[in-house]
Amino acid sequence: MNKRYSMLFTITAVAVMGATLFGSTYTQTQISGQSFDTSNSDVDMMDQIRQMGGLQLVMPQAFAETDCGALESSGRTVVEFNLTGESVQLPIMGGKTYNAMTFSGQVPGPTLRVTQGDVVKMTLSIPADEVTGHGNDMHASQISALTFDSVNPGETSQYCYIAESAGVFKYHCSGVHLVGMDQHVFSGMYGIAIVDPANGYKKLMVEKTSGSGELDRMYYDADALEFTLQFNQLYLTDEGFYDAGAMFQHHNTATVINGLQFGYVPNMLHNILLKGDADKNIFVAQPWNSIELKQYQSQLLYVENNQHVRLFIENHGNEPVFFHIVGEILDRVTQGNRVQSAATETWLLGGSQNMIVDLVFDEPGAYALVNHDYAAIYTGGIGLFIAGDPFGLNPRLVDAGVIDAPVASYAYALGNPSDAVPPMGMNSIAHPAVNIHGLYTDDVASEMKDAGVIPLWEVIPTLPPVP
Ligand SMILES: [Cu+2]
Repeated sequence: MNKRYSMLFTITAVAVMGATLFGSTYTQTQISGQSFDTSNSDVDMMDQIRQMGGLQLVMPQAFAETDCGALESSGRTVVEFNLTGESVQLPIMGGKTYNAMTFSGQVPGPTLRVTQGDVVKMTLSIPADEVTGHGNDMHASQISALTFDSVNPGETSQYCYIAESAGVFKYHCSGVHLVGMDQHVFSGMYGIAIVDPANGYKKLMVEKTSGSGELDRMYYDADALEFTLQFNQLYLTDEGFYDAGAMFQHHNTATVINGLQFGYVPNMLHNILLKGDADKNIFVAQPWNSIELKQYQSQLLYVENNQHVRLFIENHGNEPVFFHIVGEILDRVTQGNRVQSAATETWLLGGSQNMIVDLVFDEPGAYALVNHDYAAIYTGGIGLFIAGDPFGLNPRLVDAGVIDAPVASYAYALGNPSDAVPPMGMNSIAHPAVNIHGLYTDDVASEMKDAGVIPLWEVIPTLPPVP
């Protein structure tokens, strides 16, 4: 299938899908049957549906249970989630940029965090100078898809829903009346909502054996150090445009975690700390390895040993994710609010599927998190957790005045990357420090700096050299 034909197929397929589901004005001419006259309340509804050849979902807004007024006065906690839809240029590996589409100038979009039973009040605003309309389908909601209809440039739209089920749920742009949904999502318009269980998270049990071979159960408090890891692919032409033909053939051009290929690998600071030379790479692939890259330079994920760690993981992509941590075992896998597995090596996530992984890193070391599909690993689907002080840096960091006393993880000295740190929830351990890292526009990075998040690219040059 050549590229041009594929593109045509995309548009046709999505238009037909849009017509079937929504009967929008764009597709009205392609379907038979009359529209549903809601002003005539005397007409038998089933008769109306029969006459128009089936339920076309051309229903008025009144049918959608998204009345913010009623839900806002329901006595539940109301959490506002304000997003913009913006097309911007963002970097990709190799020094190029691509035509990104974003929620609020970042990929992934901001993480929403609520408690089960809260009302979410979602507002999507599209700036007047934006090139296209956008929508937002939040999988945490249980409301008619009609509600996600697109918002035009210069307009704002809103809906409310009760987050009834606990777990991780993606949200994503629904295109312009569904047209171009794939392009908008693969260009960056995706994110997650974390819905904490109403009664909080469970303690973590990890089985160990004693020297005599007896089982010993270790229990960890529900509070955990938390990270978000969102997998996706890019399908791009050499010029950085979305390539629908490549998408249809599942020929991705990159595998990304939180928007970046190889975003959680060492950078030049780590080279200096471990090799004494900014240019001596310590990992096989360090594409984001310069202080000038600012928020785009790679950062590592730091945890303590014997600490309860919780990962919120979503697969936004078209390819499966075989989630594995090299050298560790996933102590517990939860989907929705139900435990699916414990003490397992790898867990499979299909498209738009998620899980919560709870685990404890037993020994100091570097642990690679991967999509254990070799094509995904080699195209960017890998990052590193550093547990404890495996490189013996504590004395040197103290000598250099970076820290006052030895620390349980390098997060105390360097902070964890902001794009992997979710908002605090009911069982969150606060990160010792957070640094600005991620696929953010400069405006977003500047706002984060003003809010007190550490810009490492300003701090690192002031550090005294390590002998
Ligand atoms: Cu969009």
